[in-house]
Amino acid sequence: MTLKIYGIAASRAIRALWMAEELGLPYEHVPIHYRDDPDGPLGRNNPQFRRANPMGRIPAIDDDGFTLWESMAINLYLARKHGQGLWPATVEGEGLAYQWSFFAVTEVDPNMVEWASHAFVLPEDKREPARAAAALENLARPLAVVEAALAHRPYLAGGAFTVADLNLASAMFRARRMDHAARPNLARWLADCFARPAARRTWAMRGE
Ligand SMILES: N[C@@H](CCC(=O)N[C@@H](CS)C(=O)NCC(=O)O)C(=O)O
Repeated sequence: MTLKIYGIAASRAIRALWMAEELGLPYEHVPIHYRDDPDGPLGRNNPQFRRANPMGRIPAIDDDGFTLWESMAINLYLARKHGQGLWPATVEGEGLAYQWSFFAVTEVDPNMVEWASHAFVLPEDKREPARAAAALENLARPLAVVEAALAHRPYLAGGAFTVADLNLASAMFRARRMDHAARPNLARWLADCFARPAARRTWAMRGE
């Protein structure tokens, strides 16, 4: 049985899809929607999907009967299982992969979503510029930390692109629309991550 990845590409499921593309894994994409009719065949009440994620959120995977949810955990698992350079070569590198993955979901993700929603995602009449500004201010510290971390190495866990980069970059894809004049290392790293053929293939799934 192939790996099943649940979740439309225009959601956090893009993170797991990118990982599968990087690893060259055969997979079945089940485009469960998080908003459309929950009781439709691809709605979040789909019984197979609910077995994979009792939380009913996307992404989730079913890897030959083993189910897993939470995007960062899914990617750490897939990188650890299939390796191919995306799993760090040292225990210290593994520690960095955990660090940047937790940082992505705690320090970056909520503010990035808030900023993007109120800067350009929501219809204009629903945007609140003050909320976009506050989120941007909250992002200043974490983004400065990423900038400093990349000052003397090309990628977060050292010389090569790993799951640490994929997980953080996938939570920062909207940061490509920010002004990074004061963050040249971050800008270079973000551009490198998204120039990867697997990233291009994956983002093409959502028309970006
Ligand atoms: N921490 C979770 C968040 C997952 C999440 O919130 N997914 C959204 C779509 S991007 C969702 O399923 N929302 C529907 C809901 O909250 O019921 C992860 O990183 O996997």
